[in-house]
Amino acid sequence: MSRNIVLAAAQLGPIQKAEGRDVAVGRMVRLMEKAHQRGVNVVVFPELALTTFFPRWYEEDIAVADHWYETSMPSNATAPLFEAAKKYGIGMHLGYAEKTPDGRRFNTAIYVHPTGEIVLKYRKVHLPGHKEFDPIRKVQHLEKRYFEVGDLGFPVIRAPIAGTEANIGMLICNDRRWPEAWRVLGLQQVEVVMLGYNTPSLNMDNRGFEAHHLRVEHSHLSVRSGCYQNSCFGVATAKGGTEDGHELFGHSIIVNPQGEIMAQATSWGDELITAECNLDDTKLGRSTIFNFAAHRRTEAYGRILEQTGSVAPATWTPKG
Ligand code: CDT
Repeated sequence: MSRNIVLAAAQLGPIQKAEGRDVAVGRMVRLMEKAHQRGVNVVVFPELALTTFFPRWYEEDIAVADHWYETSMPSNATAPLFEAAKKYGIGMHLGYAEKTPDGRRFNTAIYVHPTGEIVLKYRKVHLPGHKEFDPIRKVQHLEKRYFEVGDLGFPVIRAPIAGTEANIGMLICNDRRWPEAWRVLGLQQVEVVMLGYNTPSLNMDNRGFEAHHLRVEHSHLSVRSGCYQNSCFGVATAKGGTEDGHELFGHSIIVNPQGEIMAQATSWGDELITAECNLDDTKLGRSTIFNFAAHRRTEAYGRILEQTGSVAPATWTPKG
């Protein structure tokens, strides 16, 4: 049985604060049409794909920000995406802000089967930024204000895709920088990691200099090493371009289990990049250098779970 599937990153250009979901959804449906023309089986949209990256805007009263969240999925606004997935027989990964019936808020991603059924849901664990207005920052990054830490762990599920089955998992944006998150997916034999991101071109922390080109480099480095060290494919899809004066760096990529970039976006706008992926290519790493059962040494990894922040090491001083 062929285990070849065609994966796509559907990068989105900027979505302005004043633009409604209909604008974003219309653009996303056009990318789905393009995906269909190119024989794509799975399309991965970015983090918080339906709106501008609203955590850059401070609201004293969080309820004032409620209009950025989805309270149901699908909804009237997102129904065209589900219809397009069904019409074209394409699986779809979608990132959005979720508000639950009991009022909890999460930065969420779902994977939707072409039938419209939600196969897998993930809620972002590594929320960057801060909770209160930070006067030192040039631009706010208030994910800790607008979202709770995800409560679903890092789930992986085996699901039918294009006549085969694939083990799929998800990360969201900042999660990609944390090897622990990738490893929890790898320990469940993940074959395809889908992840969306919104990353500013500039470090707005204002606490030191970081060269622009290294921002992209660090993103790619994280995804490439995550894929290599866990023997999986990765589809990392950006929002790019300038949202209300704030630049996001784009550079979406699809990566193979060797850590090689198979496809990369070259614009900062709406752009579909694709790659044909043989899921059996995940077997080499998993059965050799990253054969976890043979080579992992959990007895030496205690600190990973026992400790959160780093501690200073003991100091060596010469006896003589
Ligand atoms: N959305 C997201 O997680 N962005 C972060 C940048 C945070 S800067 C405070 C990222 O890791 O790309």
